[in-house]
Amino acid sequence: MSLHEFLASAQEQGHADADLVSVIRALAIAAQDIDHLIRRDGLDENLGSEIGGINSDGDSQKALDVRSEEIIINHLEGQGAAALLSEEQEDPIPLNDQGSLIVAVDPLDGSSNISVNVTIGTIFSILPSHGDAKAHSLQQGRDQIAAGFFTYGPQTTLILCFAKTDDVVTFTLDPDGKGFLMTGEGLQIPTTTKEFAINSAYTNHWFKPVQKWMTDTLDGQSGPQGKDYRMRWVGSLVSDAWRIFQRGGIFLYPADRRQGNETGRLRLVYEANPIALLAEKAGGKASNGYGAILDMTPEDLHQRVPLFFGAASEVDRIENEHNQERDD
Ligand code: P6P
Repeated sequence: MSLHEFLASAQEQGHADADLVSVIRALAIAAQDIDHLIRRDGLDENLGSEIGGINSDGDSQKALDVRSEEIIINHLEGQGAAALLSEEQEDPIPLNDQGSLIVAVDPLDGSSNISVNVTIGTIFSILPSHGDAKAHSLQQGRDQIAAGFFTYGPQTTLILCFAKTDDVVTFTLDPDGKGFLMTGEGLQIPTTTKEFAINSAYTNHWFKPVQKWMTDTLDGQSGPQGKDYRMRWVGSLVSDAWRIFQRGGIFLYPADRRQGNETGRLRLVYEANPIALLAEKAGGKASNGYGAILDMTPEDLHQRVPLFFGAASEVDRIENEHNQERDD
């Protein structure tokens, strides 16, 4: 089944309306253009080069960050979105005042990996529009209508879910020009796992709950977990996330004592929320350490949060460690 056919069927079943179908179709076409740009990196231009700009999160902008956002805006204009909320922009970008949706997007997640040929991606969250985008961009993740992300790696893929169903589906871009074709449906993240993803270079900066979680994990077979684990860390959220949706695991990006990371590194509105909706729909969990990511009300568009998602039993364990510290 193609993405086109899947979206037509979803509309017939009432899982998606015309505005939502038009937005996802536009994002898929944009992703194909971004994919083509990426695969020519270093031939026409150096997309990983810093262009001197600083985005709204204080990150240095790479050429591909800006080009990806331009491509997405061009394809979304005139479709079912009233406005775009972007990691690269301070304020909402108006698109179509007849649109019923707001699209929050990280146009190019993992841009530090562009120049070293590591999988990168585009993350999107789709929310209802209530008119004034700036006033209504701070909605809880549980209000999302749909969420997903594209990866640009050995394959170009899409993972997608709608609020109205519990079905997490995946597609792969056919390199022979047939568009995105379905490769998976009904994805489930196993409740337990032996694989965790964290950047352990920051061990000395972590707060006690994460240090305790890691100590018990690394104690392996002879420790309280009674099993040995393995670690994976790509340094690209979409890449680590794709692996977890394919074979399970838990991802941890905690807050830590480093300046600027006191509330975490990843952004609530256009990174944590879409990943969290997908994770819950796939039978996993997504937490800030104390509670569900999806129950948080954003304080601002670029709010950063600690993010723990994947195997429900492991997310429960990290929350137990955080709540234990509160009780101590
Ligand atoms: P660190 C990429 O820059 C990113 O925003 C995520 O995609 C990734 O998970 C994280 O940062 C990697 O962070 O501290 O390991 O470089």
